[in-house]
Amino acid sequence: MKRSNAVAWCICWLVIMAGVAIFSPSGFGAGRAATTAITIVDQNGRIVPNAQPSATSQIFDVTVGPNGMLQFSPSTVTISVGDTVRWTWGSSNHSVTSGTPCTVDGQFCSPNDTNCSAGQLSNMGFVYEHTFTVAGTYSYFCHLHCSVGMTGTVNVETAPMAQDAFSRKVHGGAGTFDVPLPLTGNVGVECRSGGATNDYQVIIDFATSVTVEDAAVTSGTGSVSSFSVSGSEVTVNLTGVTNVQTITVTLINVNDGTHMGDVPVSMGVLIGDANGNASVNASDVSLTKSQVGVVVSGSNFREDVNANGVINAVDVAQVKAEVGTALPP
Ligand SMILES: [Ca+2]
Ligand SMILES: [Ca+2]
Ligand SMILES: [Cu+2]
Repeated sequence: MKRSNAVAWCICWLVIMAGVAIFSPSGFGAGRAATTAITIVDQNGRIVPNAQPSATSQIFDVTVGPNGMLQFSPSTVTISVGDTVRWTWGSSNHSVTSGTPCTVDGQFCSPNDTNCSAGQLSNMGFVYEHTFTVAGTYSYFCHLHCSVGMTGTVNVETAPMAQDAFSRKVHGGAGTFDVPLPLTGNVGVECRSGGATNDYQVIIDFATSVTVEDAAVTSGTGSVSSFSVSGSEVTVNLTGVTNVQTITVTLINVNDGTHMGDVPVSMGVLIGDANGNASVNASDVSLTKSQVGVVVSGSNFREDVNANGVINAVDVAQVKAEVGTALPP
Protein backbone atom coordinates (compact mmCIF):
# COMPACT_ATOMS: atom_id res chain seq x y z
CA MET A 1 0.00 0.00 0.00
CA LYS A 2 1.33 3.40 -0.94
CA ARG A 3 1.96 5.72 1.98
CA SER A 4 -0.67 8.24 0.82
CA ASN A 5 -3.27 5.49 0.67
CA ALA A 6 -2.32 4.30 4.14
CA VAL A 7 -2.72 7.81 5.54
CA ALA A 8 -6.11 8.18 3.86
CA TRP A 9 -7.17 4.80 5.26
CA CYS A 10 -6.20 5.84 8.78
CA ILE A 11 -8.05 9.15 8.46
CA CYS A 12 -11.06 7.28 7.22
CA TRP A 13 -11.05 5.08 10.34
CA LEU A 14 -10.64 8.11 12.61
CA VAL A 15 -13.69 9.67 10.99
CA ILE A 16 -15.69 6.48 11.47
CA MET A 17 -14.67 6.19 15.12
CA ALA A 18 -15.46 9.86 15.73
CA GLY A 19 -18.84 9.28 14.15
CA VAL A 20 -19.57 6.44 16.55
CA ALA A 21 -18.60 8.65 19.49
CA ILE A 22 -20.66 11.63 18.36
CA PHE A 23 -23.81 9.90 17.26
CA SER A 24 -24.99 8.50 20.56
CA PRO A 25 -28.61 7.32 20.48
CA SER A 26 -29.79 10.46 22.26
CA GLY A 27 -28.47 12.45 19.35
CA PHE A 28 -31.25 11.18 17.15
CA GLY A 29 -34.81 12.38 17.17
CA ALA A 30 -37.83 10.55 18.38
CA GLY A 31 -38.51 7.23 16.75
CA ARG A 32 -40.87 4.57 17.79
CA ALA A 33 -38.06 2.80 19.68
CA ALA A 34 -36.96 5.99 21.39
CA THR A 35 -38.87 5.31 24.57
CA THR A 36 -36.68 2.30 25.36
CA ALA A 37 -33.47 2.72 27.29
CA ILE A 38 -31.74 -0.13 25.47
CA THR A 39 -28.74 0.65 23.27
CA ILE A 40 -28.69 -1.66 20.28
CA VAL A 41 -25.33 -2.53 18.76
CA ASP A 42 -25.03 -4.33 15.44
CA GLN A 43 -22.70 -7.19 14.53
CA ASN A 44 -19.90 -4.70 13.88
CA GLY A 45 -20.22 -3.03 17.27
CA ARG A 46 -21.71 0.12 15.83
CA ILE A 47 -24.61 1.71 17.68
CA VAL A 48 -27.79 1.23 15.70
CA PRO A 49 -29.62 4.56 15.61
CA ASN A 50 -32.89 4.18 17.46
CA ALA A 51 -34.59 6.67 15.23
CA GLN A 52 -35.29 6.32 11.55
CA PRO A 53 -35.57 8.95 8.83
CA SER A 54 -39.35 9.04 9.26
CA ALA A 55 -41.82 7.81 11.84
CA THR A 56 -41.92 4.22 10.70
CA SER A 57 -39.11 3.56 8.20
CA GLN A 58 -36.46 1.02 9.13
CA ILE A 59 -32.81 0.21 8.44
CA PHE A 60 -31.82 -3.25 7.24
CA ASP A 61 -28.19 -4.39 7.54
CA VAL A 62 -26.27 -6.38 4.95
CA THR A 63 -22.62 -7.41 5.35
CA VAL A 64 -20.44 -7.18 2.25
CA GLY A 65 -17.91 -10.01 2.06
CA PRO A 66 -18.28 -11.35 5.63
CA ASN A 67 -15.07 -13.09 6.74
CA GLY A 68 -13.68 -12.62 3.26
CA MET A 69 -16.42 -14.72 1.67
CA LEU A 70 -17.45 -13.50 -1.78
CA GLN A 71 -21.08 -12.91 -0.92
CA PHE A 72 -23.58 -10.47 0.54
CA SER A 73 -25.12 -11.58 3.81
CA PRO A 74 -28.07 -11.85 3.73
CA SER A 75 -28.10 -11.96 -0.06
CA THR A 76 -31.83 -11.15 -0.20
CA VAL A 77 -33.58 -8.56 1.96
CA THR A 78 -37.28 -7.74 1.87
CA ILE A 79 -38.16 -4.22 2.94
CA SER A 80 -40.99 -1.72 2.52
CA VAL A 81 -41.08 1.50 0.54
CA GLY A 82 -39.15 4.16 2.47
CA ASP A 83 -36.83 1.73 4.24
CA THR A 84 -33.05 1.90 4.04
CA VAL A 85 -30.52 -0.85 3.38
CA ARG A 86 -27.18 -0.34 5.12
CA TRP A 87 -24.26 -2.31 3.69
CA THR A 88 -21.15 -2.71 5.87
CA TRP A 89 -17.93 -4.06 4.38
CA GLY A 90 -16.69 -7.15 6.25
CA SER A 91 -13.67 -7.44 3.95
CA SER A 92 -11.95 -5.31 1.35
CA ASN A 93 -12.17 -4.77 -2.41
CA HIS A 94 -15.91 -4.99 -2.98
CA SER A 95 -18.63 -2.79 -4.37
CA VAL A 96 -22.40 -2.63 -4.18
CA THR A 97 -23.46 -1.95 -7.78
CA SER A 98 -27.06 -2.09 -8.96
CA GLY A 99 -28.00 -3.99 -12.06
CA THR A 100 -28.90 -7.42 -13.29
CA PRO A 101 -25.71 -9.37 -12.89
CA CYS A 102 -23.34 -8.31 -14.18
CA THR A 103 -24.59 -5.24 -16.07
CA VAL A 104 -24.55 -1.86 -14.30
CA ASP A 105 -27.92 -0.08 -14.43
CA GLY A 106 -26.90 3.00 -12.45
CA GLN A 107 -29.86 3.00 -10.01
CA PHE A 108 -27.65 2.89 -6.93
CA CYS A 109 -24.06 2.06 -6.05
CA SER A 110 -21.39 2.42 -3.41
CA PRO A 111 -19.68 4.55 -2.33
CA ASN A 112 -22.10 7.45 -3.00
CA ASP A 113 -24.56 6.61 -5.79
CA THR A 114 -22.53 8.46 -8.42
CA ASN A 115 -20.58 7.19 -11.45
CA CYS A 116 -21.81 3.64 -10.88
CA SER A 117 -20.27 2.30 -14.08
CA ALA A 118 -16.78 2.89 -12.63
CA GLY A 119 -17.43 0.09 -10.12
CA GLN A 120 -15.36 1.74 -7.39
CA LEU A 121 -14.30 -0.75 -4.71
CA SER A 122 -14.36 0.01 -0.98
CA ASN A 123 -12.57 -1.56 1.94
CA MET A 124 -13.30 -3.25 5.24
CA GLY A 125 -15.37 -1.12 7.60
CA PHE A 126 -16.88 1.04 4.86
CA VAL A 127 -20.60 1.74 5.18
CA TYR A 128 -22.95 2.56 2.33
CA GLU A 129 -26.68 3.24 2.69
CA HIS A 130 -29.47 3.57 0.16
CA THR A 131 -33.13 4.38 0.81
CA PHE A 132 -35.62 2.71 -1.51
CA THR A 133 -38.66 4.84 -2.35
CA VAL A 134 -40.19 2.84 -5.20
CA ALA A 135 -41.56 -0.68 -4.92
CA GLY A 136 -39.88 -3.34 -7.02
CA THR A 137 -37.13 -5.96 -7.12
CA TYR A 138 -33.61 -4.58 -7.27
CA SER A 139 -30.61 -6.71 -8.19
CA TYR A 140 -27.07 -5.73 -7.36
CA PHE A 141 -23.60 -7.21 -7.45
CA CYS A 142 -19.96 -6.67 -6.55
CA HIS A 143 -18.20 -5.16 -9.55
CA LEU A 144 -15.05 -7.22 -8.94
CA HIS A 145 -16.63 -10.53 -7.95
CA CYS A 146 -19.89 -10.67 -9.89
CA SER A 147 -18.56 -13.36 -12.19
CA VAL A 148 -18.09 -15.67 -9.21
CA GLY A 149 -21.60 -15.09 -7.94
CA MET A 150 -21.27 -12.19 -5.52
CA THR A 151 -24.80 -10.89 -6.08
CA GLY A 152 -27.72 -9.71 -4.00
CA THR A 153 -31.38 -8.71 -4.20
CA VAL A 154 -33.50 -6.08 -2.46
CA ASN A 155 -37.25 -6.66 -2.60
CA VAL A 156 -39.12 -3.42 -1.92
CA GLU A 157 -42.76 -4.02 -1.14
CA THR A 158 -45.82 -1.84 -0.68
CA ALA A 159 -48.26 -2.25 2.17
CA PRO A 160 -51.38 -4.41 1.87
CA MET A 161 -54.49 -2.31 1.23
CA ALA A 162 -56.84 -2.00 4.19
CA GLN A 163 -60.46 -2.69 3.19
CA ASP A 164 -62.15 -0.58 5.85
CA ALA A 165 -61.73 0.77 9.37
CA PHE A 166 -64.02 1.62 12.28
CA SER A 167 -64.03 3.13 15.74
CA ARG A 168 -65.95 0.64 17.89
CA LYS A 169 -67.75 1.18 21.19
CA VAL A 170 -70.05 -0.94 23.31
CA HIS A 171 -73.15 1.07 24.30
CA GLY A 172 -74.07 -0.65 27.56
CA GLY A 173 -76.76 -3.23 26.88
CA ALA A 174 -77.85 -1.58 23.60
CA GLY A 175 -75.13 -3.24 21.57
CA THR A 176 -71.86 -2.52 19.81
CA PHE A 177 -71.76 0.29 17.26
CA ASP A 178 -69.07 1.33 14.79
CA VAL A 179 -68.20 4.77 13.43
CA PRO A 180 -66.73 4.25 9.94
CA LEU A 181 -63.22 5.65 9.45
CA PRO A 182 -62.81 6.24 5.70
CA LEU A 183 -59.28 5.45 4.47
CA THR A 184 -59.29 8.34 1.97
CA GLY A 185 -60.93 11.74 1.91
CA ASN A 186 -62.35 13.41 5.02
CA VAL A 187 -61.68 11.62 8.29
CA GLY A 188 -64.49 9.86 10.08
CA VAL A 189 -65.55 11.73 13.22
CA GLU A 190 -65.81 9.81 16.49
CA CYS A 191 -68.33 11.78 18.59
CA ARG A 192 -68.54 9.53 21.66
CA SER A 193 -66.63 10.17 24.84
CA GLY A 194 -63.84 7.82 25.88
CA GLY A 195 -64.65 7.44 29.57
CA ALA A 196 -62.35 8.21 32.48
CA THR A 197 -59.14 7.37 30.60
CA ASN A 198 -60.25 8.44 27.11
CA ASP A 199 -60.18 4.97 25.57
CA TYR A 200 -61.08 4.11 22.01
CA GLN A 201 -60.90 0.97 19.91
CA VAL A 202 -60.01 1.05 16.21
CA ILE A 203 -60.73 -1.95 13.97
CA ILE A 204 -58.93 -2.32 10.62
CA ASP A 205 -59.92 -5.01 8.13
CA PHE A 206 -57.82 -6.46 5.31
CA ALA A 207 -58.83 -8.66 2.40
CA THR A 208 -56.80 -11.62 3.67
CA SER A 209 -55.05 -12.74 6.85
CA VAL A 210 -52.20 -10.54 7.94
CA THR A 211 -49.44 -10.35 10.50
CA VAL A 212 -48.62 -7.03 12.16
CA GLU A 213 -45.30 -6.23 13.82
CA ASP A 214 -46.46 -3.28 15.90
CA ALA A 215 -49.02 -0.50 16.20
CA ALA A 216 -48.27 3.08 17.21
CA VAL A 217 -49.82 6.52 17.32
CA THR A 218 -47.83 8.40 14.68
CA SER A 219 -49.68 11.70 14.88
CA GLY A 220 -51.97 13.28 17.44
CA THR A 221 -52.27 12.70 21.19
CA GLY A 222 -52.90 9.25 22.61
CA SER A 223 -51.17 5.92 22.81
CA VAL A 224 -51.69 2.28 21.91
CA SER A 225 -52.46 0.24 25.01
CA SER A 226 -52.65 -3.05 23.11
CA PHE A 227 -53.34 -4.51 19.69
CA SER A 228 -54.34 -7.91 18.40
CA VAL A 229 -54.75 -9.64 15.06
CA SER A 230 -57.42 -12.19 14.24
CA GLY A 231 -57.12 -13.40 10.67
CA SER A 232 -57.77 -10.39 8.46
CA GLU A 233 -58.94 -8.12 11.30
CA VAL A 234 -56.69 -5.94 13.44
CA THR A 235 -57.92 -4.43 16.71
CA VAL A 236 -56.06 -1.51 18.25
CA ASN A 237 -56.92 -0.29 21.75
CA LEU A 238 -56.09 3.36 22.37
CA THR A 239 -55.91 5.28 25.64
CA GLY A 240 -55.30 8.90 26.59
CA VAL A 241 -56.95 10.10 23.38
CA THR A 242 -57.68 13.79 23.81
CA ASN A 243 -60.74 15.53 22.39
CA VAL A 244 -60.73 17.89 19.39
CA GLN A 245 -57.99 16.36 17.28
CA THR A 246 -57.21 14.07 14.39
CA ILE A 247 -55.22 11.07 15.58
CA THR A 248 -53.38 8.66 13.29
CA VAL A 249 -52.68 5.06 14.24
CA THR A 250 -50.14 3.25 12.08
CA LEU A 251 -49.92 -0.52 11.79
CA ILE A 252 -46.24 -1.29 11.28
CA ASN A 253 -45.01 -3.94 8.86
CA VAL A 254 -48.36 -5.39 7.94
CA ASN A 255 -47.67 -8.53 5.90
CA ASP A 256 -50.23 -10.49 3.90
CA GLY A 257 -47.70 -12.83 2.31
CA THR A 258 -47.26 -10.81 -0.87
CA HIS A 259 -47.23 -7.22 0.39
CA MET A 260 -45.53 -5.66 3.37
CA GLY A 261 -45.55 -2.16 4.77
CA ASP A 262 -47.08 0.33 7.15
CA VAL A 263 -50.80 1.10 7.15
CA PRO A 264 -52.00 4.38 8.70
CA VAL A 265 -55.60 5.03 9.76
CA SER A 266 -56.81 8.44 10.90
CA MET A 267 -59.74 9.33 13.12
CA GLY A 268 -61.26 12.68 14.01
CA VAL A 269 -62.13 12.89 17.71
CA LEU A 270 -64.84 15.48 18.43
CA ILE A 271 -67.10 14.60 21.33
CA GLY A 272 -70.67 15.73 20.79
CA ASP A 273 -70.48 16.02 16.99
CA ALA A 274 -73.58 13.89 16.61
CA ASN A 275 -74.11 14.69 12.93
CA GLY A 276 -70.42 14.17 12.11
CA ASN A 277 -69.78 17.42 10.23
CA ALA A 278 -66.59 18.23 12.20
CA SER A 279 -68.05 20.97 14.39
CA VAL A 280 -70.31 20.95 17.44
CA ASN A 281 -73.16 23.47 17.38
CA ALA A 282 -76.90 23.88 17.98
CA SER A 283 -77.81 21.33 15.33
CA ASP A 284 -75.98 18.60 17.27
CA VAL A 285 -77.83 19.66 20.42
CA SER A 286 -81.24 19.50 18.72
CA LEU A 287 -80.43 16.21 17.02
CA THR A 288 -79.52 14.69 20.40
CA LYS A 289 -82.64 16.14 22.05
CA SER A 290 -84.79 14.60 19.31
CA GLN A 291 -83.55 11.12 20.26
CA VAL A 292 -84.01 11.37 24.03
CA GLY A 293 -85.80 8.25 25.20
CA VAL A 294 -85.50 6.52 21.83
CA VAL A 295 -83.97 3.03 21.83
CA VAL A 296 -80.29 3.16 20.80
CA SER A 297 -79.79 1.60 17.36
CA GLY A 298 -77.56 1.75 14.33
CA SER A 299 -79.30 4.91 13.17
CA ASN A 300 -79.00 7.02 16.34
CA PHE A 301 -76.09 5.62 18.35
CA ARG A 302 -74.09 8.83 17.76
CA GLU A 303 -76.56 10.67 19.98
CA ASP A 304 -75.67 8.32 22.86
CA VAL A 305 -72.60 10.45 23.38
CA ASN A 306 -71.50 8.78 26.60
CA ALA A 307 -72.11 5.32 25.09
CA ASN A 308 -74.05 4.00 28.07
CA GLY A 309 -76.88 2.51 26.04
CA VAL A 310 -79.55 5.17 26.64
CA ILE A 311 -80.07 8.65 25.21
CA ASN A 312 -81.12 11.12 27.88
CA ALA A 313 -80.47 14.54 29.39
CA VAL A 314 -76.90 13.56 30.26
CA ASP A 315 -76.06 13.17 26.58
CA VAL A 316 -77.78 16.46 25.72
CA ALA A 317 -75.79 18.23 28.45
CA GLN A 318 -72.55 16.72 27.18
CA VAL A 319 -73.21 17.92 23.64
CA LYS A 320 -74.12 21.38 24.94
CA ALA A 321 -70.86 21.52 26.87
CA GLU A 322 -68.91 20.99 23.64
CA VAL A 323 -70.73 23.58 21.52
CA GLY A 324 -68.16 25.77 19.77
CA THR A 325 -65.56 23.05 19.29
CA ALA A 326 -64.44 21.95 15.83
CA LEU A 327 -61.88 19.62 14.32
CA PRO A 328 -58.70 21.45 13.32
CA PRO A 329 -58.52 21.70 9.51
CA1 LIG B 1 -71.90 18.77 14.12
CA1 LIG C 1 -76.11 8.10 26.99
CU1 LIG D 1 -16.35 -8.24 -4.19
